[in-house]
Amino acid sequence: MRIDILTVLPELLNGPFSASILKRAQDKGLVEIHLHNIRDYSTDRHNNVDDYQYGGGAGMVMSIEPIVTLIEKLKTERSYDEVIYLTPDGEMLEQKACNELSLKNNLMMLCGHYKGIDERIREHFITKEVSIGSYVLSGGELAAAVLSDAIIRLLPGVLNNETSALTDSFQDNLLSPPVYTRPPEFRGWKVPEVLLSGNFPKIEKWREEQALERTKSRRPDLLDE
Ligand code: 6GU
Repeated sequence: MRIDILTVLPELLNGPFSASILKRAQDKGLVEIHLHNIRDYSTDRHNNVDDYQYGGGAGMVMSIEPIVTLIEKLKTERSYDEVIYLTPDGEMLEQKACNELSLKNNLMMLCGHYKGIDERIREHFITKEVSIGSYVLSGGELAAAVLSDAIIRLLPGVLNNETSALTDSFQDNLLSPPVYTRPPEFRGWKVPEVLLSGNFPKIEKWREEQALERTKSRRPDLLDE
């Protein structure tokens, strides 16, 4: 898989991709991440990438020209399965969309800033709009990092058996059961007896019950789906 991220703040994205699982996935050649600075495509003499909005009002809008120049340049180099715009008014991100996107080859992600991007970019180039929750971030960069992480961990070979994505919360519309590790007792707080029993069918049953209980109390909406 290849992910191209279009941003005015590439430095904000270096961190999340240079450690742990996302770094290992790149080192193993399972994903290529390419960060592009939209400012490099500005033709303005001050290298501006935003402008006042027509009709007046507070807040700048990201200009159409540098973004379209960059998108079109990338599209001449390869075809993209999706051109995703990260925006608070996009479709709320859920596991199902991450699963689907993990099957693609080439993804483009455009990070919004200020009041957003010129609407004509959305009309003519964007194929999918994604929000990561009902709150406002300063820009789409952190959302692009979240979306990329959720996708990349699903690529075959990224996770090992111990961290398999198949047992993640949400993959079966259930939250994960509680987990424990050594010691069996800390300050008198004990690990549930069943987990120390060695009786694996019984442990499995306990985990299923706990997962269901947790989902009922915290995310009953998942059980309706
Ligand atoms: Cl994708 N972008 C911004 N700026 N804020 C958000 C978001 C995205 N998702 C939730 N809040």
